[in-house]
Parts: sequence; structure tokens; C-alpha cells
Amino acid sequence: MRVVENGMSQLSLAVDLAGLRLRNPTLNAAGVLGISSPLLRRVYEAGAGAVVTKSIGPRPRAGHPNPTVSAVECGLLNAMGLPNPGAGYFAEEIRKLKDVGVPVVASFFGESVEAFAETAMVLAEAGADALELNCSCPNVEEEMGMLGADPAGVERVTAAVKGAVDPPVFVKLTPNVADIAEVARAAEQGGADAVTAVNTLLALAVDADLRRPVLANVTGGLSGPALKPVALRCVWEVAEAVDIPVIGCGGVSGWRDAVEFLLCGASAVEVGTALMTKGLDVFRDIPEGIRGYMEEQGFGEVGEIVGLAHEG
Ligand code: RRO
Repeated sequence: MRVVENGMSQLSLAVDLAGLRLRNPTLNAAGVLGISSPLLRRVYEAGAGAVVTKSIGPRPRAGHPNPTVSAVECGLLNAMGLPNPGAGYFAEEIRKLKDVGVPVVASFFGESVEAFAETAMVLAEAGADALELNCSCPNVEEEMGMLGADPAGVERVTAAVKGAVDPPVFVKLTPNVADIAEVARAAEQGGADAVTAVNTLLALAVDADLRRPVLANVTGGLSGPALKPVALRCVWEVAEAVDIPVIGCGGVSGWRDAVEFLLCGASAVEVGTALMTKGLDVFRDIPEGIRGYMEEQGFGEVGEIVGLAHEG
């Protein structure tokens, strides 16, 4: 309900994500503009509620050979292959962001339960306000496997990370499973403070002239507008399955998309591919658009919209 004081309506865009207070419900998605402190600082200064780093592993990793990205109908295909400078190096980038007051969500991965926990500890020690456990990258090697498709594995890794660090832990889920609700429940069971739904959808592009797949890795992850209806369905199912907050991700490019995710049960949204097509202005436009929607519809707080499409 909107509070009216001295004739002025008090409308708040602030949200609480498992104890992490954001000035508005937008973040960048992991992997987009997240590889250095100056870039992430720009994301925050453009208006994001908090910033999310590129997924960081225990040690430096080169990633897959080129081509690693391809524009496809209504989206983007990537097989970056988890390139990152390693947690030891990136800890310093997090410290620089904390020195200037930027709320940081550190996305991370490991190739074993121990590596997940150790990487999380390094990033938490550096001052990350929250951690996003990435068990859902579609571009991992066979031997690493897709942890996010194994509910028992997700529960085990989440519990190990929760036992190792203090900041809230968000678990990022993959849409590449038959039952995403089951994996979300496993994350909650392991102690996750929130879940992010979703990572990219496993996909492929082929070049008719070359008669070969476009990406050197053959398959990649699909993001952007093509992913949005899948992501909305995932957020819907996850929101019905768990009691922890859900962060929506997948094809958010304008305020209307963001509102749709909130209505399906997301407490905040991550924006990825749209940052490449529309630029940093999305972090001004989306909060402004949500504010306009709230004014028009008579809402005082973002939380009042969350999950409304499930009612009635
Ligand atoms: O680096 C990547 O290839 C990558 C990652 Br870690 C991820 O989580 N999602 C994605 O689409 N690409």
C-alpha cells in the first residue's frame, strides 16, 4: 500500500534479497560486463541495484577457442568456456569495488565440492556481499559435467559452501533439466538463501555455407529475448516450489519484462544480453519503468508485485 505523507506519495524501489538490501531490483547477469572492477563500477553508477561478477573459479582459465559468440534469431549464443583470472586475482577487484561502496554479488564455480567451497571463501574474504553459486554453465567439459542437473549434487555443494562462508548464497539454476523445481528444492535444502533462475539454454547454430557448427565448442548457451518465455516458466515453477527469494534472469531487456518476472515470483531481475544491445541505459530505464508502473497501478513497494500472477 502506498504511504502518503504531506500529500507526497512515498514509493520505494528498494528490495531485500536474503538480507542484501538493493536500491532497486536490477542487477547485471553474471558474465556481462563483470570481468573487472571499472566495468562493474560503471554498471552500478548507471543505476543497477547491485553488480554480479563474471563466474570466478579457483585458478585462471583461458576458456574455449574462438568463435565463442554468435548472434542468432532473437538472442545470443555463447560458449565462452568459463574464462576468468582466478579467485586470488579477482579478490583484489572485489576489494576495489567495496572501497567505493558498490554492493557486489560474486559469481563462482569449482570443479569439485572442495573447490566450490574454497573459491567461495576467497571471494567472501575479499568482501563480497553475496555469492552466486554457478552450477549451471552449459559450456563445461564432459569431465566436469553439469552439476546443476543433479539435485543431490546441488544440495551437497550448496551445503558445503554455506558451511564455509557468512554472506548469503544464491544458487543459479539451469533450464536444461526436466524438473527445475526439484533442483530448486535441493538448493533450498542445502541452505541456499535465494535461487537465480535461469542460466542459458543449451543450443546450437550451424553455418550452411561452411557446413559446420558456428561455435568452436559446437554447442553454446542461448540468452536474450528467445530465452524469456522459458525463463518466466522456470521462475514460475521455482517460486511455487521454494520459500526463499527467486532472482529472475533470461531475456530481460525492458521494464515490462522486469515486471513480468516480478509477477511470476522474482524478487529482482538480472539483465545480460540487453546490456550488449541497448547499453547501460537499461539500468536507468528499467527502474524508471517499474516506478511508473507502480505509480499507475497504486503499489508502494516492489514486494507487493512479487508473485501476484499466482494469485486468484
Ligand atoms: O563462460 C561461459 O561459457 C558461460 C557461463 Br560460466 C555460464 O554460466 N553461462 C553461459 O552461458 N556461459
